[in-house]
Amino acid sequence: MKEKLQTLKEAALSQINAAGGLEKLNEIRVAFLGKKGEITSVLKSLKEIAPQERPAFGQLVNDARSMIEEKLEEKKRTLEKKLREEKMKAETIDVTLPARKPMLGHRHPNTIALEEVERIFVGMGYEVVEGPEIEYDYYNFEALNIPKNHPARDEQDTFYITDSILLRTQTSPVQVRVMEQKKPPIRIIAPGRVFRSDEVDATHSPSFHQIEGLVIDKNITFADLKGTLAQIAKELFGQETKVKFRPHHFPFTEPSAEVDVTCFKCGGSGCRFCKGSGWIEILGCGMVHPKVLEMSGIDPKEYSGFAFGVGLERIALLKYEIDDMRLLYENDTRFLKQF
Ligand code: 2NM
Repeated sequence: MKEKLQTLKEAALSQINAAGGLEKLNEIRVAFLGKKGEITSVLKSLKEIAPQERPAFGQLVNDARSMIEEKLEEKKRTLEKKLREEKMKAETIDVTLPARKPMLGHRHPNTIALEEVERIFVGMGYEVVEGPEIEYDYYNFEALNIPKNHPARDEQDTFYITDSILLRTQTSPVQVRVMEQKKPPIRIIAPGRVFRSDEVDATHSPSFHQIEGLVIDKNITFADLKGTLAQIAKELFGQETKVKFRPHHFPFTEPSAEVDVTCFKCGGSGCRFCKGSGWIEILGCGMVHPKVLEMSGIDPKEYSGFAFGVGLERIALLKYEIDDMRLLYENDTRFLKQF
């Protein structure tokens, strides 16, 4: 019996020593100390021993048991430490790796173009003013000499909210509000979002942006308008740029004109960009109609003025040679970050 116990003890110790993992260690514990384990069964066979030797032998078995338990615990700690170290090693952070850069936002081509136009006008003494996108019919049409039956009022072109409230179709109502409130001299530009009931295509959108300008003072003439716009065109498209005024009609200006600039791609000789003409249409303008001045409380006998309107998207598309307006509204960062 004693020899058997000794053999079991040695077997247990050598198995514990050789164990490579916690699972194996548990198997060993069950095999020797479990309910049906080897040591337990030795204890069960105590009755085969002479009664006077039982206490001493029982003590031996218990000692063996404690010793195996102790060794199991010791080995468990060693294995756990080893596992921890391996895990730490696998998880080391390489602090010399470059950091992941956060995605940065980017100014939109519209914003870049707008800020450039604003910079040029502010440099010429203009003030930048804004106004509501939801307007009264009065400011959007009536005060601009657009009568009730004018085609521009067609519900197919204008988003009406009620009979008398609508989404502005131009930023001129902002200028009417300024004319009502301020005595000339007035020198302002009014940039902002406008709305027209158009289908989306490469050159149209139901919501786009306009920049309108207005100058009112004593003795303002068409020559002032021409000089101003010629200067703006040079600053925006290059010093060689020339302008051409073609007669046109707007209800709110008289006379009115459309303005072309020489193609900045070919310099005027004609290319694919200007469709062979050498000219690119850029804005509408004119001398503010006396009726418009009068309705806003400015005496047309004392004052005169010029006004103009230009599409912001049109400028952005031209400046950055973008061939489809829809690209400006999709906010695809791969597109936006090019400008
Ligand atoms: C344009 C063309 C011509 C314009 C007129 C006015 C106002 F309020 F003074 F009457 N603001 N903007 C105007 C004139 C706008 O856009 C193509």
